[in-house]
Amino acid sequence: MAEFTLFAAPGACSRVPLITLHQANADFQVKLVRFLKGEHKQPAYLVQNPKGKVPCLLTSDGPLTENVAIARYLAARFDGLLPKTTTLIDDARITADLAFCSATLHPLVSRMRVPMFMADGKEAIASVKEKAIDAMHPMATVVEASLGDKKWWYGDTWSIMDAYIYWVWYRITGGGFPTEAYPNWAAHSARMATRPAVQRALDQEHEMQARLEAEGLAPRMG
Ligand SMILES: N[C@@H](CCC(=O)N[C@@H](CS)C(=O)NCC(=O)O)C(=O)O
Repeated sequence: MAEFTLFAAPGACSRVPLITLHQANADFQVKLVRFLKGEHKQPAYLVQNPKGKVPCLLTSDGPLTENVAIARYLAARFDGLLPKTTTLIDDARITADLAFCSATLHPLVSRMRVPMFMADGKEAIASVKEKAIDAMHPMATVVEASLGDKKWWYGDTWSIMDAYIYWVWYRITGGGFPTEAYPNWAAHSARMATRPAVQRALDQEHEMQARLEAEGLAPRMG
């Protein structure tokens, strides 16, 4: 029995802990959640995560949800996933960075990629998407400026923040977000793609995607 079980779906934000678990060389297994079958809203899954979303990480202490919490938990359990801090303010700033991804960027990603869940009718749906793209530009400028010419979010040392912004970039570029103004973020994403942990995570997602396709349950990844 693996130490951890990650409930995940290909292309979803569960990619963040998936990359993290590979990076940590953790002992874990992945359980595919079939969105198109509504598995995430069924009692067997809601017992683990009543919010009916991925990711959910099963630990020896029970299930843990929310990317920010999973990131902080894994970083406390394994070395090399987030910077070590010695002051309260530095620690809080790491939470702020992770929360920026989950509470500011991710909701805009959702409005860009699945606006049909936020509005009814063609025009309203198009408007939700358009406004999300407009709102994403200043936030992407924050990411771009923060990366600057650094290799990773925190400088020379990789962290979970890099996995998080990598997933956001994948989702927004897959949704047609204009990328010309964000060369640092684009270069960061290209660097991420060369990392073995990222490649292992993507291979695993492609396997999950192939299973969904074989079952006729595959939304397009991207
Ligand atoms: N705040 C949560 C958001 C999780 C979330 O929205 N997950 C999406 C996938 S990216 C999901 O499961 N969507 C399915 C649904 O809401 O029905 C986190 O950061 O973990």
